[in-house]
Amino acid sequence: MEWRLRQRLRQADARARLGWAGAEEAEDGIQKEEKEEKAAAGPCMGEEALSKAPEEGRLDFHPLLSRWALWFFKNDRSRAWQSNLHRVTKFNTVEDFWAIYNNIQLASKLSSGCDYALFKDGIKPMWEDSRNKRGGRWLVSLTRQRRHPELDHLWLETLLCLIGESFGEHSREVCGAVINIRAKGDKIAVWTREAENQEGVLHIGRVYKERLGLSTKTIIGYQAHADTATKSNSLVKNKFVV
Ligand code: MGP
Repeated sequence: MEWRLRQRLRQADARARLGWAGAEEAEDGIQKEEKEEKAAAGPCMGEEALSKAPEEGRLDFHPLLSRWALWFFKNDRSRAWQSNLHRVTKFNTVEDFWAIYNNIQLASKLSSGCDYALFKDGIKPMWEDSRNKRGGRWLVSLTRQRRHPELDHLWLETLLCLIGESFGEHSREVCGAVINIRAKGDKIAVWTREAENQEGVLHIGRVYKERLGLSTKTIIGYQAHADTATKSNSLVKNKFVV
């Protein structure tokens, strides 16, 4: 199991540190190291055994209620938006979350145009996914001055809200969260699955705002993906505010 975690961490680390342009070369090196480690691990560490490892032999690890996938987006204008989006790794324990978080770049260190996204396993961080397409997002827009150190703190708190399923029974409405690093101002958003679920959306928004420690004067808005995807300018109407 340790081998598998190290493998994932190396991939996440290489991808986040080098950016996706250099990640393929980095992965050649990673694959070579993996082969050597597998050989050293002996015949009982076959692929089948490894694929079962997270559920077996990790009784000391603390399971999360959901399995999560971390995604990375690096803007390459010569490619379609979806081609720039890559899944880095998946995890379903507290320990694996921290191991990954501590080994990837802080969001504030990413270059402009990059995103991280954390989504429930099986949901892609895009409007088109069947679990997102009727949904929307609670959007926290940050001014550039807040990039450091508030940005990393707010993103970590967002991640903890997700993996800790902090929204009670409405946590099942949560699909994931995205951080956009942008020169014009960074954004953090929690995506939920059903924009018409007023009770669930408002509950999530209230708890989220409180967890981020935003003052009552700060207003955050919820926007339906359908409106964001069809907007003609950067102003998208808020369906709800808290
Ligand atoms: P963005 O990355 O969410 O925000 O969307 P940014 O860069 O701050 O730009 P702005 O438009 O919000 O000011 C940038 C662009 O990426 C969108 O206009 C779409 O072209 C594309 N895009 C973003 N998302 C989240 C999606 C998506 O889910 N699906 C598709 N097909 N394109 C998307």
